[in-house]
Amino acid sequence: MAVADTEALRDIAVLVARETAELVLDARADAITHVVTKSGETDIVTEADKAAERLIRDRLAELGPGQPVLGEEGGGPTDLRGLTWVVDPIDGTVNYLYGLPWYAVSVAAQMDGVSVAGAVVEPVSGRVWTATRGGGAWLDGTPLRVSSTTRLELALVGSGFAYERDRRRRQAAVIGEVAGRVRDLRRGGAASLDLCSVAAGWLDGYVEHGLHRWDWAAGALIAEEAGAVVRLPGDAIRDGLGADATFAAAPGIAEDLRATLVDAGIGSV
Ligand code: LIP
Repeated sequence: MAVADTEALRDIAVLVARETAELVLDARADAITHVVTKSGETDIVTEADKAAERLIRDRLAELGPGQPVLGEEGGGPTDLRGLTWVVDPIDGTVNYLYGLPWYAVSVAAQMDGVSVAGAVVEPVSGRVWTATRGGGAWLDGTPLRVSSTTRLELALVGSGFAYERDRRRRQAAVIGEVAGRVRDLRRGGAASLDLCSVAAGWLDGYVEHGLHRWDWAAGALIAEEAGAVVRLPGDAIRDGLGADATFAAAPGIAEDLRATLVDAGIGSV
């Protein structure tokens, strides 16, 4: 896809994500008074999630008529041939519910299931994370580069856990094992921002299982364009990380982190 096309898609993603971020921030006081559960009591959705995705879909229909949208609340196509918008109206919904500021609006454009442009916008801080395939990754106009860490024992590693309790226990056990072999762990609660953190060198590595496409679609491109080694659900299995793993790491520690995770049993969580 031509650079000009990916930049045009990025600009749409930024415009829509920014407008949605304003709605999300303004809506919070009312939105959290009526929370609905999805897969379980801890897997929640608010009225703001639904309103935000409606706004995203309405604006994309205006800016890109006829282009399909796959979103967390409204679903979408399973056939990802051609151009598809992949959106998470509020990534980090539990953080949003609790008033923790670490949540984002994520909008990505994919061609044949591969991200080519994306934007992650933080409603509270206003930070805008962007990338185009082959065009680099940016935070508020500043180019992003992963950390230069080369020693796993000095690496700060992010992760996240499933809503389902038994799986969460297994995931925590593996990450707990890894904790003794790295600097420390962080669990931010928003995959898109965990991936952006790797891009910015705020984390040296990140791994999580069970994410949906909309969780990683923009953030993984941002991490990759910032120089991270990235493995996505489907291709992570070849590296022993597990079929539905999302992994991103600075090149200096990526292989050591992968091997350490596999050795700790990450492939079976
Ligand atoms: C969240 C992810 C996070 C994961 C949470 C949840 P949501 O997405 O961003 O990394 O650990 O369980 O899936 O549901 O807030 O859009």
